[in-house]
Amino acid sequence: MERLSDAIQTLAEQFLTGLAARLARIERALAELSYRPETTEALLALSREFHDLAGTGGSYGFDTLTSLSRAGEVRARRLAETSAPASADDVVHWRHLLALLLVEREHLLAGSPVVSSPALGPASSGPRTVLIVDAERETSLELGENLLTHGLSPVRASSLQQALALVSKELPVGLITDVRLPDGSGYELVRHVRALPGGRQVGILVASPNSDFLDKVEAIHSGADGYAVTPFEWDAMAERLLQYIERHGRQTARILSVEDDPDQALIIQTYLHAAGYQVEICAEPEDFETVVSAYQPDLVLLDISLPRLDGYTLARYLRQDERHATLPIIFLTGHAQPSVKVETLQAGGNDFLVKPVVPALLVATVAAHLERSRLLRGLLDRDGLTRLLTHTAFLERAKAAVSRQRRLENPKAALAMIDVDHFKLINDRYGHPTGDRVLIALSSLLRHRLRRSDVVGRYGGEEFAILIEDLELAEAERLVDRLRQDFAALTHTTSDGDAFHATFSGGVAMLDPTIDVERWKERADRALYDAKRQGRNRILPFRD
Ligand code: GH3
Ligand code: MG
Ligand code: MG
Ligand code: MG
Repeated sequence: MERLSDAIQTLAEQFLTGLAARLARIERALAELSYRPETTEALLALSREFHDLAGTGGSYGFDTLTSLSRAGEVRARRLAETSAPASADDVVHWRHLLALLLVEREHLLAGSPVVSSPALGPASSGPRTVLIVDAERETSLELGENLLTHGLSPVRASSLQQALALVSKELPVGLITDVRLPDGSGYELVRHVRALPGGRQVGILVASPNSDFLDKVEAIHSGADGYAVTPFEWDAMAERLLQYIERHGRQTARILSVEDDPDQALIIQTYLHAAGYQVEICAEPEDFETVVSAYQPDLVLLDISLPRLDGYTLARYLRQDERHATLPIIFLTGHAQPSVKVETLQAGGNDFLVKPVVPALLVATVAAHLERSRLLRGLLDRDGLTRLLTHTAFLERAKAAVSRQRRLENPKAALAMIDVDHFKLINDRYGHPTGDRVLIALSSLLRHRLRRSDVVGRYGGEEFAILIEDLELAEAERLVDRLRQDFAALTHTTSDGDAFHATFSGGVAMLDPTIDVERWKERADRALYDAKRQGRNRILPFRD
């Protein structure tokens, strides 16, 4: 017989699953009340929904949910009893409560095995399993506990065979593996996972208790996102793994909201947080420029009526800058006058929403514009043939990496320039389309054999640039040389069925704090030139 606690658990899960629909009904009642404050039906519906929510929530012990709903019910009932129309203040109050309820729902879902509805976007995903593979029981238990506090569900394996069996059943979102396993190597496991369907999405960290056992080049080449020497700070390790997982999955978009009204700001922030976005509020239009460059938003919400400067002015300022050409701008306006649409377009805005914002509409509008601009950016930043970063996009990332490195105590970054050998001959002999396929094969190899965090660009025709952080010169050289060997081993075929091989040469230069990106590139080029002169199919370092 099913145990009573199991039955309650099941009911509680059903309640949480249905919660989205209940909150959506509250939202609808509120929308109706803001248009027609005097309608008693909407007020009664609101009072009923809050009442039911408080009652049912209470019976499952969801205390926060119950007290929030109770507060909403009390205010709605009082108004209904006096037959007073709902004021703007009332509506704002309920919206706050609704926003908090949405957040509470996310908390409750995160703590239960219920797979949530997709309606709320990126924040609401199922349990996120992380596989820890380590022969040392103590280590993995400590690490596992820490992962739990980061919202991840650890699973443990103590051997390569056990790990292989687990990943064949279900792919985890993250993997932390020791380099040395009783029956094989961690690198082998990483290669295996990367080759599985969906395996490219897994966040992978290779760890070792001894830095001598850890081969950074091997770790990167096998497909790991990062490496660490244990006992590493568990917290830092979990944070890093989370970064890797998020980088692979949909990245949390950054949204900047310029809003002078703290109540509105709170509402926007709460809704967008609940939908899984990062939100920054800028209350002073004067700070706008500084906040934009520091926060680097993916989308901007602009209140139109602001003190001293209006939203349109801020939009025009943004659009003057080429870097913000594709940044989506959405206006928030208090009045839906016909002129708003025209003014939105004239100022370079993408859309506008009328306040008070309906949460579902806000989230849907933001999501649609983010998607569109992501697509656009992909087309602009990526080379059509290889899908690698274009020359310009590569330089932009390289500059960002340089300024990031400058802030580090121990800056470490290598730039490699590589160029296919005698490519003109390949074109002449086998035709341009075959040449193209060689370039595609090379770019695919670079993408798969390097970390996502490494910046790879097609610099020119058959010339590629790679920026690798966190490696010493000798390590970077060894890594690029591994790539060279991988590439040389590939067999290319022509449409006539002829088979041939191709090679590339490369030059590697380290970033030093005194030089800029242009000088850095010159150094790598000089090493590449030497590699060509010394007979090609080799990698040389730059040395003064
Ligand atoms: P080296 O070993 O000195 O680099 O000799 P190379 O022949 O590779 O160098 P060169 O610069 O003389 O020739 C590069 C050739 O690459 C010339 C150009 O037609 C070809 N190329 C540039 N872009 C593309 C492309 O997108 N597709 C194809 N198939 N060929 C391209
Ligand atoms: Mg305002
Ligand atoms: Mg060439
Ligand atoms: Mg060339």
